[in-house]
Amino acid sequence: MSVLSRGVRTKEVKVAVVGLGYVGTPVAALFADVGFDVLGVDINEDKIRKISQGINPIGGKEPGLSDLLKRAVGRGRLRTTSDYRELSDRDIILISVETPVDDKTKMPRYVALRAAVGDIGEHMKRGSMIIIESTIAPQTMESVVLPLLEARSGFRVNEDFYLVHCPERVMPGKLLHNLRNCDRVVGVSCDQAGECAQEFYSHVVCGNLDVTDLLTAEVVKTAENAYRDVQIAFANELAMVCRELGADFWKVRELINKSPHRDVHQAGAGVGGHCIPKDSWLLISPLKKREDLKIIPHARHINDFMPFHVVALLEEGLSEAGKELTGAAVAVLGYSYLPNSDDTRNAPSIVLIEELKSLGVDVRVHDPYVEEYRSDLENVVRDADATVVMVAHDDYCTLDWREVTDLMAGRVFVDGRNVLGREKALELNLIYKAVGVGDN
Ligand code: SAJ
Repeated sequence: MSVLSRGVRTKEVKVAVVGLGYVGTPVAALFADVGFDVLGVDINEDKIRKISQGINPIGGKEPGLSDLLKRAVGRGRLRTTSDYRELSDRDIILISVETPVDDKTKMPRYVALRAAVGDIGEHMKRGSMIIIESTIAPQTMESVVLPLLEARSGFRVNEDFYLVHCPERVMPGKLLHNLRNCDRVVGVSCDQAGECAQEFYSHVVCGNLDVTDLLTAEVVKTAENAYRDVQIAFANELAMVCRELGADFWKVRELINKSPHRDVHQAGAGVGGHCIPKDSWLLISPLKKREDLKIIPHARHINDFMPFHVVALLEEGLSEAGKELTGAAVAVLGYSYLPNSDDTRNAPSIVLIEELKSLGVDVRVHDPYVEEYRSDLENVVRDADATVVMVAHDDYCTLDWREVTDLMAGRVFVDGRNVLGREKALELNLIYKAVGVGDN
């Protein structure tokens, strides 16, 4: 009997979460914690082992996640496997695998999605509900997921299985908070699946569960992030306008945002992460003439340019100090893409460091959250000709910058995230170059 006709009572419904990353791990822990029997599936044996021991594989500050995971595993409600055959008794299967875009073509790369969906099709049982939580390009459910599931299972959608696209709305640092509190769009293959999905998610989500069709859900998710990307791009472009005019973007932004219905975002050293840099490209990828679009692609180009703008600021500062870029010793503070997180996916610092190294700069990197760069800050800054701040970690916002900059050989300070500010920089007698701040 299908899960739709039985209803979703925690004691009876068996759940699987395929893809145990920043989304899948907290999702699996949450559903297990409310009483579902949850099977976590991933191809990464190290991740599977850690979670099966109740160890949270995600670094950075994630309030509540480690305890939740330990409790769920301790109560025997969450176990893990890499064997897809174990999906054969699962009533509801959630998929949260990566859905990147190709660096060059900007088209979706569905290697992980196709592999997961194909293997699920092979083993899923009749009457199950398949939920895609990964962010996907519009038309993916109809043109990729549905045909693959039908082909590999021999089942028919809305007769032998049901399809849902419930895109995640998580953010590193607030994984559990967002999962519990954000409204969710629930795209469904039929009305009955909508009722069942709403009942299922209502066990863990206290936000609204807005049922709609599959295509609308795909467009909403990718467009909501494209919108944020455009908002950030406006801030970045305004920052460059302010810098050229000699105005202070941060003062301008503060005063603009006092005006009703204004929300100028924060200019900065670039836009990283697993969502914003790719979702605009996912949104427009199915279009026949996407090159005719202006705002969405151009916003991407502006935001991708920001690490190179930081290189230009550094070059300007070093030149004022009588130094060339080539051969200069530069301390880069912050490697992750977001403050207080260990997540380094598409981090602007990666682009910056690559560019600096190609220009012959002696680069030293520090980041309190990234294992590889968690070294002693003093050693990274000592004898540097310049310091570049790329991430506004709390650790940096509470530093005694006089102590830190006195360790440097030079006085050049490039502020990619408005961590120091011009007044403080002048007090410390620094050659201060910052996103959005003029020199005079
Ligand atoms: N950034 C700026 N200026 C801003 C805001 C962000 O430069 O004003 C940069 C950040 O430094 C970072 C990148 O953009 O490098 C992305 O930052 P983000 O705050 O958007 O964080 P994400 O990538 O984790 O965004 C996620 C998204 N959530 C989902 O896709 C489910 C996004 O839609 C949310 O708005 C965001 O979390 C959030 O604030 O919850």
